[in-house]
Amino acid sequence: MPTPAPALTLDLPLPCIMGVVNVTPDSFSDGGRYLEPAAALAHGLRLVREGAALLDVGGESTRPGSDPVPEDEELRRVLPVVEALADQVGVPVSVDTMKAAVARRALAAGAAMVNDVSALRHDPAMVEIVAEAGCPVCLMHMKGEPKTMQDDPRYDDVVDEVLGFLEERMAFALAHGVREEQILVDPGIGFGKTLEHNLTLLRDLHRFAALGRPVVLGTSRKRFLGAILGVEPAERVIGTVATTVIGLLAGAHVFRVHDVKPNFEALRVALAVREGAPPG
Ligand code: HH2
Repeated sequence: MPTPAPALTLDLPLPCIMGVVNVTPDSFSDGGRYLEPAAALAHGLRLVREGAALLDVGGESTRPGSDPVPEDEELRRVLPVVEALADQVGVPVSVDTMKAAVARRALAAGAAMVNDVSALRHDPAMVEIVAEAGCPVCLMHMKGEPKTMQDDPRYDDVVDEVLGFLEERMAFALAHGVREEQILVDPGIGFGKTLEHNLTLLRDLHRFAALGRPVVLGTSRKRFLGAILGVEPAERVIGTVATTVIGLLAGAHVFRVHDVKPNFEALRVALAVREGAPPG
């Protein structure tokens, strides 16, 4: 029997793949490759051909140790790419930003969703932008700031703490006029977490279903996979695919990945096992 996903204010097939389009010079695994708008557009089109049902466009790296990007620079990177993709790809485009002005301009340029890794904490104006737009917003857990988040992060119980944080952020959003059907949640793999914290979150991912909202999982090519496998980011694709299957079976809904084709194929197979083969 198909498992129904929580309703969203955007017509998204859940579970689905969110393809990453990083318009940055310094992202940890693909920095500089898609900095030119034409390259980013071609990349986004390719990810959709490969099975992405959603694209996530970001102009600021949040890798451990990264510095913030000024607003005008982030806008310069992101806007032309959001506009071109929204016009041409035929799937919704999400903007990965912590800045309200970037979200506002990206929504006006055709973005349909906001992915805020600060969960509406970084910019006090963000919650209003999202509430007014009525668009989906991904609330992600991060301990600290990207610059210092990997400096000895500690938790009493990482799952309880991340769940409690997401509950609090959901309550904050609802209190400011965001509707429940707009909200997605994300445990924030790699954001202020040790290898053991990341593994515990993946092992207990099923507990996030209790929040009643679609769960986003971002493991793609991340450092914890490198710690297990001893390989560089570009070689962490198979490790990422393993986490996609684990995530699907634990009830996650949106898989944010750089390598769409292998993750989409793994997702389809895992889905067929979980729910039976699709007709035809
Ligand atoms: N991870 C990254 C960026 N945005 N958003 C959500 N919701 N969940 C994630 O896990 C997540 C995210 C980091 O990956 P990437 O964009 O490839 O790297 P960088 O921050 O260096 O650009």
